[in-house]
Amino acid sequence: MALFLGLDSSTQSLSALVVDTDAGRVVLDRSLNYGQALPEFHAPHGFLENADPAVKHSDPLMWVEALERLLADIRASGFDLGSIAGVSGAGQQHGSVYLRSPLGKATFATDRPLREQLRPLLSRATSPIWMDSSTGEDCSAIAAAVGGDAAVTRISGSRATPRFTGPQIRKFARSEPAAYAATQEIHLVSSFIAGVLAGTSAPIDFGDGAGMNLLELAALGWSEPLLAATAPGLAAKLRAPVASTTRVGSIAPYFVERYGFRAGTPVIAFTGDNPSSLVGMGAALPGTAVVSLGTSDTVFAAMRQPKTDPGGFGHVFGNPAGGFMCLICFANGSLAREAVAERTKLDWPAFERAILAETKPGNDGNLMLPYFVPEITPRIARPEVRLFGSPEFVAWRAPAHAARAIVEAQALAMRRHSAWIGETPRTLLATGGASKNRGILKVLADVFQAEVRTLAVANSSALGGALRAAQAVEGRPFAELFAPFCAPGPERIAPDPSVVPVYEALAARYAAEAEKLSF
Ligand code: ADP
Ligand code: XUL
Repeated sequence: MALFLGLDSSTQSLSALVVDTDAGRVVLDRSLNYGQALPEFHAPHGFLENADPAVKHSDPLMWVEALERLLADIRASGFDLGSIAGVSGAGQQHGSVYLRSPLGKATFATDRPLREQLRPLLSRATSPIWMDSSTGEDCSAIAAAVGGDAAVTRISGSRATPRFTGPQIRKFARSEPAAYAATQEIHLVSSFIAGVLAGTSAPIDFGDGAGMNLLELAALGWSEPLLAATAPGLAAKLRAPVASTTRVGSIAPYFVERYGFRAGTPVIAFTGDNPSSLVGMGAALPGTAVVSLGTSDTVFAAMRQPKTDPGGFGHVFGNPAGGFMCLICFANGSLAREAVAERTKLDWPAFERAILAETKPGNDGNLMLPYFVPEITPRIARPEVRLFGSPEFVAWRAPAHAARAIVEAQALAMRRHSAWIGETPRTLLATGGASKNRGILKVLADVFQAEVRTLAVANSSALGGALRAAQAVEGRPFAELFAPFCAPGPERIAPDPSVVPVYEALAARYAAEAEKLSF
């Protein structure tokens, strides 16, 4: 029996998944929702309230406490963590953690919770996360310093992007210079959690590192001009980035003592949640596009050649299986669907029925611009929801049409902003919390004119972590691991070709209206 643990420290929850690679089975799949399980952190959706809608921070100690609670739950359920042969995982991308002394220098007493022992190490009490859009000024300054947006894109694979770590570091350095100067180590969520587990200063991997506007893709090292444009002395605060297959250390004695891990259990570099999902969906080889419907909605695929988005929205990240991947991210994903569901008093089954049985493609001309929070793609700074169509719909008195409207708008945005990838997918693999919803999957199939399929395991990012640990420790090729764990389920959601003209017309209307709001 060879068991590997994958963790996913995500926006709203932490997941743990264990695979048995000999049996080809998932033997444990458990999650802990921060809002529900850790109300004392005042983050019902994983981030802290802020008067400024552009500022989105989380308490990094909440992620650590979640790790302890989930491991305690797993142990209490009778699962023997001593049987785990390797650990890897993922974190929400771009978020950053600031430490006044390196994690590698800390030793943790086993009689006190980690959150208490880590608190004095933080040089910044909260972590900006991917939903933060407060660094416009820093993006402009970074771009200006290196020769414009095209130059930043050429080096790092993305234009200077507000949620990316470099602009976030720049904002911290200029607004809190003393705290920045006191910072010795900066981590991504992924390298922070890996470092806590291994009791070491875990390096950032190429997959997640590419989401910082700091990594030079061609050289796979930190870019001198971008470091210089970002903040003084930054190179000394970052460890050299590594391949995602790197063993960063062994599980720390704290976790051996408290949770029963076997001493010496390898910890493999963590990566971003999307790169990890690419592996967990079995899509690490080019040819398959993935739509991930989590807190954010993302569209991503492995890339034959690194290629950048001329529109300036898409990104190039490292593919943990080697090479690169492209990704487009939409901030108004699940939380926007939830806002509509709440406002129309539809629960998820009713929301699904509304789309599948009570409305039809094109939504009788009713269209919604669903920007409940500032949007990343297209860039919309001031959140705004606009409804166009019948008086009933515009007055929010047509619940079924509202459900279809938000999903059609989201699918049309995904299609429009992923066209630059250049390969029209014939199959879309769907994952994330909302991929359970057949209504959403059907709209995606019709809008993209592609067959939509899902995998048996919905937690693709945690699964990717477990498979990456297995690959690194056992040396099994990914292709061999994908066969038992990542085969799509039997269900095929087929597109209806007769709706093509309907969506061509709606796509044009959506683009024209979205254009008026974006900048
Ligand atoms: P993350 O990994 O970003 O924390 P998940 O992938 O776990 O997020 O997805 C969580 C989201 O899934 C919730 O915010 C919820 O809105 C959504 N969700 C769960 N079940 C359904 C459903 N049946 N239909 C639509 N959305 C759903
Ligand atoms: C990707 C992005 C989000 C986060 C949270 O660029 O910002 O998808 O990784 O899931």
